[in-house]
Amino acid sequence: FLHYGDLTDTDSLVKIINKIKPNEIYNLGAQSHVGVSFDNPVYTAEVTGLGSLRILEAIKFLKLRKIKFYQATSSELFGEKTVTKFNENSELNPKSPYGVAKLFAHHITKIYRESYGIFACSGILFNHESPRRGETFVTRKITMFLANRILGSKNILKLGNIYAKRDWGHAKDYVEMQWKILQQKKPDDYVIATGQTHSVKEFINTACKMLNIKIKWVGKGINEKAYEIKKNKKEMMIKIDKKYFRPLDINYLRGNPKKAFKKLKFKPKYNFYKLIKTMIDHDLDEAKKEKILIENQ
Ligand code: G4F
Repeated sequence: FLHYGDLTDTDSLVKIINKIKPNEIYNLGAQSHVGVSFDNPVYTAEVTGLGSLRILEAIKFLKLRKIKFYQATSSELFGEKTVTKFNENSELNPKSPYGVAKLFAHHITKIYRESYGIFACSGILFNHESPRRGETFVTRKITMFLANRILGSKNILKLGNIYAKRDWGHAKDYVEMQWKILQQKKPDDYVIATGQTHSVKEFINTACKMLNIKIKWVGKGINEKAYEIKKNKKEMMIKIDKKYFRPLDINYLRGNPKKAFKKLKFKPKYNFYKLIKTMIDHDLDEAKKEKILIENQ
């Protein structure tokens, strides 16, 4: 049942929690776009950071200490490449207003666990993608673009930092772990990741290969472009646009999910290739449906 509430409105949270008296709360609410957080830092802090505190305060105020609380945090807590694989004890150096807001949520969850005995856990999730991913996140932006390209679109894809490396997993695998985190005997924090890392450019190249699109990269930096090679002709397909660069970006993220492997029996069903395949298959179907709709108009 959908109840109306707002992470910026303490009163609404207290009322809903008091009415429902839930067994478990999963706080997945956020302004979750890292790039957007540079344009809307105050709003991001309010929702992504303080929103979590408002829920924890409601649990404490209502004395509903049996509620288990899951806080979605993020690999954006890390930042500086201090190690090759980040785990639960790695140094935290966020590089965006979003990352700082999540850092607050992460620490406040731990503080409420240790101070008030609330079963509160933080899941430090690395990038989790799926066909449901929002269209402004880079993986979906790419798979939707390529699907439309296969069906004849001549649009050009504009991207920012294609050398950023991310540890990309499937949201389905990760959501199951969110639930498992709350089924443990003791509340704790966990890194959820695949342990592998790939750049945005590798994501594009892999997706093109799956779709039999022959791609050739030319140039460097802001002048780098990708062409599609078709019957010895080249057609521009991707270019770099400074609009999509962030004032500060994390260039390297790779998680160490050892603790989750051991304690949560985490066994991801999707790897990088299966993830991309699932997204492409879905977006091809969507693009075909859209094309039929337009043609029938
Ligand atoms: O897809 P992204 O926007 O995801 P990002 O910033 O890694 O954040 C996602 O994962 C986090 C977990 O690690 C979550 F906490 C967060 O809420 C979100 O779900 O960007 C990935 C990389 C970045 O380095 C970005 O600069 O791709 C680079 N990029 C290059 N061109 C682009 C683009 N990102 C976007 N969104 N759009 C581009 O055109």
